[in-house]
Amino acid sequence: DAFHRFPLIKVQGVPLMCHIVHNWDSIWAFHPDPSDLLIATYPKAGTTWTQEIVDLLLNNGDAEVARRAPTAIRIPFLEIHSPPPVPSGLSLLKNMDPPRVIKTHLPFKLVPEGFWKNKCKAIYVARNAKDNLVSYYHFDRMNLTQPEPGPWEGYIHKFMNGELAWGSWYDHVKGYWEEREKRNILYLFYEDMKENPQREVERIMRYLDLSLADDVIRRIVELTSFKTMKENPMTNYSFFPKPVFDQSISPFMRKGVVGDWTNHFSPAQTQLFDEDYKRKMKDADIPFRTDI
Ligand code: PPS
Repeated sequence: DAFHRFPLIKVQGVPLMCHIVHNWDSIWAFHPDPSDLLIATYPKAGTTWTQEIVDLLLNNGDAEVARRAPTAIRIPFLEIHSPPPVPSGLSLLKNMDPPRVIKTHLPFKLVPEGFWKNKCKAIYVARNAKDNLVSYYHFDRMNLTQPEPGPWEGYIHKFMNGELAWGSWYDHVKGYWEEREKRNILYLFYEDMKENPQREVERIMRYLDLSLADDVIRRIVELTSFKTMKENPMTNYSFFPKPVFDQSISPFMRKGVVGDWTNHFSPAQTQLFDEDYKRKMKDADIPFRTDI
């Protein structure tokens, strides 16, 4: 059986699924075109939402065009290399003409250098740590290719220790934050997108040097609402059935809210997590929101 929960192997200290590591040389050698756009995130920070917004912006809000294929086909996942039916990122990209939109979860230091040499545009989306952790926990339960999450209490420690696939959330959000000005990276927050999706869609539009009519923007906001994307078979990952995702365990489009961590963390876990967070994030001034 080609499918199992792939073990992690470290690349420069970052744990990645073994199929990525076995293919690492070709990933690192990937040459983007200067017109390619990168969407980078820590897993579960709002990748799919941002992918859909970008695809609709680039297609003038045309829902039919956006429905031409599932998200993961339209916007290849650079480093993924697990067996079919999961499409390998590099093989999809080989058959697409630039300008392409490319998804990655790689931390900044592992992104192929060609993106920065070619001055590619890049959008980074960050999500507050505790909600990001909760979302990743439920995803690891249902994604049968990722390592077993184990019990909740232990999962918190794995997250804090940077032991989950794609490594430390803390290093990830800081790595892109430190480079955002030099590399012209648009750094977004999931919480801002929830608070005012129209404002954030317009922010992305300007970054892409596009200018779309107000009614088109409003349509894109509607087409990328949690409810619409949950029902849309092209965005809800229903085309990744078992043995990849078991959405009867937890749906890919799970809750889509800010603050679900309060339903998971005990007071003691919150205190432990927050104290550790302060230590790890004291050198960073990233404006994570907790007030919406
Ligand atoms: S992945 O696997 O890394 O690409 O996952 P990713 O898309 O980054 O994250 C999935 C979480 O994002 C939520 N989501 C949304 N929230 C609000 N609005 C929209 N349109 C939307 N689309 C996806 C999704 O529900 C996951 O979060 P949780 O908290 O688990 O619900």
